[in-house]
Amino acid sequence: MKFLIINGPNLNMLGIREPHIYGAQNYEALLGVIDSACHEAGVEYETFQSNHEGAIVDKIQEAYGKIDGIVINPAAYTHTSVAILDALKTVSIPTFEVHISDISTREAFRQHSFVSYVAVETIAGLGFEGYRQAILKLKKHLESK
Ligand code: CA2
Repeated sequence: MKFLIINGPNLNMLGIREPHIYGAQNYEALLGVIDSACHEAGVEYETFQSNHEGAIVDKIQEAYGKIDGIVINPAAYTHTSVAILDALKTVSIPTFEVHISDISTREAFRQHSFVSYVAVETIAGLGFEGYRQAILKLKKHLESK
């Protein structure tokens, strides 16, 4: 079983500002959490981070027929990107959505997510732990099918 973990714009800069919202740990630390969760789940995985909407769409399309499950934090594209929603709909790969912060209690513009229309579940507000939970829940979800 192989998972694709996608992180959207600016998440590669984690740790340099807003530690009260996103924590003080950097992107490398997040990759460590993802690595350990995928080992715990016993799945192969690939990570992908991009600041470009089209690159994320391309990566989702490339996953078709190769990847069993997707965990995505689309970052700012969560709230704007019909293109990422359509790509996820097109490939029809089970997807869990993750947000480090609790987007439901932040600015009004962060409270709507296009990706949540296709996500099996959205996990928000648990910091990096949300990625671990998403990976483990995705594994269980795929096993139950
Ligand atoms: O809470 C999340 O995970 C978000 O997806 C993060 C996005 C934000 O636009 C979403 O509304 C919620 C922002 C990612 C920017 O990440 C940085 C955080 C601190 C320092 C640098 C980048």
